[in-house]
Amino acid sequence: MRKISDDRRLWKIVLAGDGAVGKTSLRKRYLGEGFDTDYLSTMGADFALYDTEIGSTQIRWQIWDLAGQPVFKEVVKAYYTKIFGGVLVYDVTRRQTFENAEKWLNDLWANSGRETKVPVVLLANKIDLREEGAETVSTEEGSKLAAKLGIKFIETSAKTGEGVKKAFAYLGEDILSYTSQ
Ligand code: G3D
Ligand code: MG
Repeated sequence: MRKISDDRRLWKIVLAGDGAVGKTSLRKRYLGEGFDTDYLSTMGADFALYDTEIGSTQIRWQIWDLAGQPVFKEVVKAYYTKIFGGVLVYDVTRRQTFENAEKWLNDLWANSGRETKVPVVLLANKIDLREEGAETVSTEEGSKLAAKLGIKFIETSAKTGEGVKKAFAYLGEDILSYTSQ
């Protein structure tokens, strides 16, 4: 019998964005129970493996997650190198995290070791906490930034689960076209 894993594509992706925006929570929400995490404690990063389908393509996500702010350039390089894509997150309740998003994206692209820009999806997280007000980042601001950066945009809540599956599906679709170019 043919083993399905023989055909699976392994896609390394990274979570990017300021501390406490919800990167780890989003990953856990998407993966649910029963995923494997390999801790690379010396690096301050770990990754989780998760098998799914994008359309009819069998893939295995290798989702990298940083424990904190990387101190060494080498860590940043190892984290980003040979990725197929990224999930870029900001917290709608903290404007500064939105303002830092572009810097995270540029770091990601610059360190990916790819000749062209890998697919990235921009996530406006914690929408369950959104209140009207100047401090809160609006939907329009988020989608404008995504359009400017040339990436997809989706609003999410790791708490309620809203948008989370869709975010990874969007990324998967973009990676599928990226890898078949
Ligand atoms: P990080 O991995 O980007 O650093 P975490 O962020 O996933 O550790 O999340 C930081 C805090 O924000 C956590 O709270 C987490 O529960 C909360 N959080 C993450 N996503 C959401 C969300 O969508 N809605 C709400 N309401 N909270 C969220 P604690 O209190 O555990 O530090
Ligand atoms: Mg985290």
